[in-house]
Amino acid sequence: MEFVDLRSDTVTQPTPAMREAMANSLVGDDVYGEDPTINRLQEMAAVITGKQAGLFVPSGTMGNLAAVLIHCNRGDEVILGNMSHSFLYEAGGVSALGGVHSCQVPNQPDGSMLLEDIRAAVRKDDIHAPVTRLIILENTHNRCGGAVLSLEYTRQVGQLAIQRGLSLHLDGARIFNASVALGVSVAELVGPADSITFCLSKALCAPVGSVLCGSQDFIKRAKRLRKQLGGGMRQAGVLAAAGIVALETMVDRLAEDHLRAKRLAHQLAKIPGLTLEPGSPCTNMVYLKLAEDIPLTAGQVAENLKACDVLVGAVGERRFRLVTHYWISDEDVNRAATAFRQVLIKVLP
Ligand code: TLP
Repeated sequence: MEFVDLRSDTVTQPTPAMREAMANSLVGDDVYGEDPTINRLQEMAAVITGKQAGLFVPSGTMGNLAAVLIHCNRGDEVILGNMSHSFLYEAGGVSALGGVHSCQVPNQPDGSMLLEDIRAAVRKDDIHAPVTRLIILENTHNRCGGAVLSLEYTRQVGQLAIQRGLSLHLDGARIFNASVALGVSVAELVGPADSITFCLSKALCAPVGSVLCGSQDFIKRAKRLRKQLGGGMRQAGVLAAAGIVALETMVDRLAEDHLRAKRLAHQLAKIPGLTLEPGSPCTNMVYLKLAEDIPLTAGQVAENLKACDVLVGAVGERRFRLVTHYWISDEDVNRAATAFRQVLIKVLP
C-alpha cells in the first residue's frame, strides 16, 4: 500500500496533464531569454500578480533571497517575523550571501506582526544602527498554522512601508491558498507589496519552480542576481510547462484541500492525546499538539505512524504538521486518523 504523505504539499507529484505538457513543451535557452514556455509562464505570473514582470526561479528560497538582495545593500536590515520561513528555514541566506542584517519581530498566532512592533523596529537615522530597508510578510503563514493575512492587514503594512520609505516583499509561497480562502484575487492581495515570490511546486503540484514578480526594473536586476546565484537555467521550459498547467488548472481546486484539512482536523481532534492548535486549520495545514502525558515525542509518534504507512511532520518535541494536497483523498484522511488512533491508544496513560 502506498504511503499517505502528509508531511508537506512540497511532496506532490506532477499530474498526468503536467507530464504531458512537459513532454510536448517548446524550449530554448532561457539565459538568452529564448525559452517560449518560460516566457509565457512569466507573462502569466505578471498578469496574475498584477506586477510588471515575472522571473522563473528554481525555488521559493531563491526567489526570496534574490528579492532581499535587490531591496537591500550589505549592512542594511530587513524586518521579518520570528516564525517566518525566511528567518527559520532559508539557511540564513540573506546574511550569509547578502550581508543583510535581520530584525525579527514576534509573529502573532495569526501570522501577522503587530503594526506597532514593526514601527518600533524601524531604525532611527543613527550611525550606530543598520539602515532599515525592507519588510517581509508571509501569506499563507507556514509556521503560524497556514494562517491567512487579510487584504486589510497587508494594506496597512504597505502603508507603513510607504510612510517609512521601506520596500515590502511578500513570501507568497502559498498565496493561491490565501486567495482561495479569502475569495480575494492574488493581484489584489499582493497589491501593496513591491515584490512577491509564489511557488508552483507546493499545493499547485508542479515538480519544480517559483516565480518572483515585481517592476520591470526589479526583475531586470533579479535576472542578473539569479545568474549570480547559479539559477540561470537553460531549456527549463520543460519545468515551466508544468507550471503553466498548475496555474491554469490547480488553483480553484485548492478549496478541496482546505475542506479535507478540516475533515482531518475534525477526526484527529477526537483522539485522546491530540489537541488541535487554536484556529487550525486555516487552509491546507493541520497543526496539532501531543499531550504531555504521552510518553513519546512527536518524532517517535511520527516513526510509529510511518510503520502504518502514514507520514506526518514532527515540527517540535510535541507538535505535528499535516498538510493536505492534491494527492490526499478522503480515504487517506481516514487512514491517517485510524493510524494516529492505533499508535496513541497503545501508549495512553
Ligand atoms: N516550505 C517547506 C519547508 O521548507 C518548511 C514546507 O514543507 O512547507 N516560503 C514558505 C512559506 C515555505 O513554506 C517554503 C517551503 C519556502 C518559502 C521555500 O520554498 P522552496 O522549498 O521552493 O525553496
